[in-house]
Amino acid sequence: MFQPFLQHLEKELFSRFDLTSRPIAPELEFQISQRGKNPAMIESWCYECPQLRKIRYTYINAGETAQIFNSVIYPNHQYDLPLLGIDFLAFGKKKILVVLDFQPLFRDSDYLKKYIEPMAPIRAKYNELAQDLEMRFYDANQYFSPYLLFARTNPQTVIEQLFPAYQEYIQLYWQLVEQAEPKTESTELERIIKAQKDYDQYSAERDPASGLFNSYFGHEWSEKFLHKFLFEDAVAVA
Ligand code: BLA
Repeated sequence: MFQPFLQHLEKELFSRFDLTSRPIAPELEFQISQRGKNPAMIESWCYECPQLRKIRYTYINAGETAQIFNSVIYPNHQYDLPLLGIDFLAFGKKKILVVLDFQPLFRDSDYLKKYIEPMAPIRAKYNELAQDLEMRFYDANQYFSPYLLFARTNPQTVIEQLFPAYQEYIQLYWQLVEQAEPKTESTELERIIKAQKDYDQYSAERDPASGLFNSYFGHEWSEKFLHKFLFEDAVAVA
């Protein structure tokens, strides 16, 4: 269901940036579970380049049962840019949830004007993908923008609307990366480092996927995946 989205991201990344692999522990990079009705495979990729310090994406393929594409792009600490967040989930054809956003690190009006307001014209074209759904795990006012795509949808809309929307959002994100001016002052860098770290902490503590990871791959693997790959800057608490 979401393979073309992964391929598009990969093609874009490789054509625009000088990527270096960030190694992933082999047992986290690829795993297969025979626990469910259908075998579930999870595969992850991770890169860096001078502008982007961590580019990670994960695909879960459990056939008809689940198809999930999840990605976060963390800019280099010199850039206060939002993170690019992607979470597309399909549990069969009937339950499809898609979330796509530039996840703001700060919420002051200058920041929002610079990095979030540019999303508005794209967002306006895709009303069907911006539903006012309630968030059960996260706080919509933290690390989410007013122009996020967030929808329960169907396979046809994924192809006809989500794919073009996704291409436009990504295009705009590259534009913001290209235009970004690196901060040099250590207080500014520290502020960005802390904000990215807080994002990992917040996300690790709330990750709605841990139940799913546990059920497919067991508790130990899930904890390791969460803390050593997805949100490695979060501090583990017992
Ligand atoms: C929801 N994301 C979910 C859910 C799951 C995942 C299982 C719950 C779906 C449901 O309601 O049944 C899955 N999250 C994952 C997976 C990973 C993960 C597989 O981190 C890692 C591989 N989530 C993100 C990112 C965004 C995001 C980057 O990881 C930002 C675009 C958003 N996911 C997001 C939101 C919801 C969600 C907003 C709804 C949560 C809520 O209701 O509070």
